[in-house]
Amino acid sequence: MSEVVGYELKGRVAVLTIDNPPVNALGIAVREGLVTQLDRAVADEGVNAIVILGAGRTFPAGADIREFDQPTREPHLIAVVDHLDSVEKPVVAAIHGTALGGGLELTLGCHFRVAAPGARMGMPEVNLGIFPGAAGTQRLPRVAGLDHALELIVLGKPIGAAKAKKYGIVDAIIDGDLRGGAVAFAEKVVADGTLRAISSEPCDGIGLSEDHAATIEKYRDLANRRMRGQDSPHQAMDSVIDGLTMPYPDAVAVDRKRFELCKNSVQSQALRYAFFAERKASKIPDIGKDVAPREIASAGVIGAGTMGRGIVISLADSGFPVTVVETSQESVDNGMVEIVKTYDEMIQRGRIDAVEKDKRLARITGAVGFEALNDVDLVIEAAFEDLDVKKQIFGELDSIAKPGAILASNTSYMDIDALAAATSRPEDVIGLHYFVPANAMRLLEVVRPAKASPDAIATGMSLAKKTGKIGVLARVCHGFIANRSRLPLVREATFLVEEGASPAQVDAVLMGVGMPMGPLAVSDLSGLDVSWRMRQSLANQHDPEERYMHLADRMCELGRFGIKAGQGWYNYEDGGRRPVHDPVTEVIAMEVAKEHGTVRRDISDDEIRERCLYAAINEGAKILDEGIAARASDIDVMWLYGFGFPRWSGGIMFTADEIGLGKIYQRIKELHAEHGKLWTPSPLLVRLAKECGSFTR
Ligand code: 3H9
Repeated sequence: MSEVVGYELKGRVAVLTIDNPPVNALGIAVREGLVTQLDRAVADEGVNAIVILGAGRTFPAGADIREFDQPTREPHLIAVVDHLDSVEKPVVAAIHGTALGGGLELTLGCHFRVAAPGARMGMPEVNLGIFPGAAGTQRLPRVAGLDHALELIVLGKPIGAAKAKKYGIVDAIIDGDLRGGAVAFAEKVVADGTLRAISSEPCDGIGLSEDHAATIEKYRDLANRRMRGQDSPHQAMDSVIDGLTMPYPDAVAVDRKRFELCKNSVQSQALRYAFFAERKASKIPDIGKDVAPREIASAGVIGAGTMGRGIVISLADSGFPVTVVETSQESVDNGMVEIVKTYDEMIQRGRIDAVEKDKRLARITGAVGFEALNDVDLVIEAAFEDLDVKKQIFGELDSIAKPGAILASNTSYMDIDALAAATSRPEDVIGLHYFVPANAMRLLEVVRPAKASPDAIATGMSLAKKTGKIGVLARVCHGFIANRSRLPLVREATFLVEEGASPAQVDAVLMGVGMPMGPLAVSDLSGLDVSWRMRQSLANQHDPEERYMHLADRMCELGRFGIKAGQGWYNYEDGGRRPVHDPVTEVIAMEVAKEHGTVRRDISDDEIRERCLYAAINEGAKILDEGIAARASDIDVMWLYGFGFPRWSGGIMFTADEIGLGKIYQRIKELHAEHGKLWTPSPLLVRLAKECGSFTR
């Protein structure tokens, strides 16, 4: 008897319980167990109905993704699903937690579905670069109608039980005891003689009407906009179309071949890698589960500028009472006005209602002076990027904050060890680097100064989770992981403009690799003066052997700060935000090139792609080698969540492995010879290239 699928009789109903923690994934043992126990129930004359449910916290959350890298073993999930609907006795799926992907497909093989009120159902396979491969593309449209089915299959977002009931996916919602309720439901089905609903029928397809074609067009358009460059939503739709036009067994046969192709595609491998990478990021090699995070019941934020306000909103949105401190009442008031504006925008977009706005605002208090922070558990400093200012703030906080409070800096590149040294409690000091806008961006770079205690770091990681963010840990160095690895890409982008490329060409090439915006348009958006100030603050550390970003400086000297100035790399007419080609940029680039002896020439798209990506990859390798990042996948998670690098590419380190480290090293050697010291190859890259190794595998 199978251990992972339990068998129990409740009167004349056989209850099959899937018990495969943590999420009851439908791995080989579960599939075998289901078939065994199903056959047992079929053969048992004392049984007249069957209930299938999940033990623990959820109904199966899908196929076991880890098995996708191994040869598939029989019985395939689709065989289990087909077997289910051929059973003559009524089978009821009882759903709690999350019935996702193969989990939901399993329920579609059942004749009835009941759910707990809090259950969620969905087909998130597209997010893994595949599509529902156990006939979900055929069965869900038959159960829920084409539009609703495509909503789940193409957009990949789960829905709640109430909506699932409305869509016809769920027959009944059961309050209270789900197991008892499902057994009672099954008994009633038997007593009433309710016909079993078989979701593979009608067998000869349901037809592709004009309405259907229009619905498919709508979802093709949505997929193109929301998942630009990603194949799986389109593969899913092709599969759904087959299901509409072919008899079920034929459509399923085509489906299987398409599924295998999709599963073996680089996009799917990258997306599966990203799935596990983001979960791995929360695990710190030397900080075990036994290190408990400190309790955070209240927080304070220093600074009500753009960054500070975003952090305040992020904390208040997640239920934390938060005090925001400024140097004058006027600054506090201005900050509060902007916070209210953000909430009003959320109402306009339908994300919250007025009651929710009031609840969140009630959690926020404005104050002048650090004394207001004497009783909070966490202080996040979001002041101007000036090391002396920040050191002074940390010194003052040291004398005001209560013992055990976490003192965090939101700096995006500064030496947090120096801030920790400005206090008498360096073990409590960490970095919490948010990304703009802090209330919306999902990445939180948690920075670990040398003396930070393990529980202070655990608190930072736990805060990320509690505020709906992906926390990734970095050690201290200039720019930590995220900004340090991105800077070389921006640097090369500006050098390429100096050498003859147009900003539009550079940006188009990088959008061609899937980035949502080109790096120069992003600089215009965030303000060229931000990195200019940083370069100025580091002027005394500049290595004269390294090429310098003269053109970027010149743009700032001319007041071309980007969108806010109406001009930067591009021109922005009449206060607009749409980048327009500006011939003046070329004139400036020619002048700077002449002054510094840069030869201008035609630059190929290939050169742009290689220089921008390889510069970032080389820096990523150095970050990994120096132990600033614990693993290559942590760098990738930063790029996916911090810079919108396409998830289907896996990130820069995964991309590097796909290209081949030998090839990248060869090209970097050439670029080193041509452009000098900034292209010094990372020792780790050199070693791995020689060993035919990789960063991520
Ligand atoms: C599919 O079904 C294909 C079929 O159509 C066709 C087949 C032929 N497999 O996220 P968490 C692990 S494709 C293996 O931290 P939460 C996860 O790695 C699948 N492992 O918990 C983690 O492990 P660890 C379609 C899985 O509460 C642990 O479980 N389904 C799987 O925040 C806890 O996960 C999906 O895409 C899996 N399917 O969220 C759903 N799922 O502890 C994917 C999770 O070692 N899963 N693990 O780090 C999820 O979205 C979330 O895990 C879930 C729980 C919402 C369920």
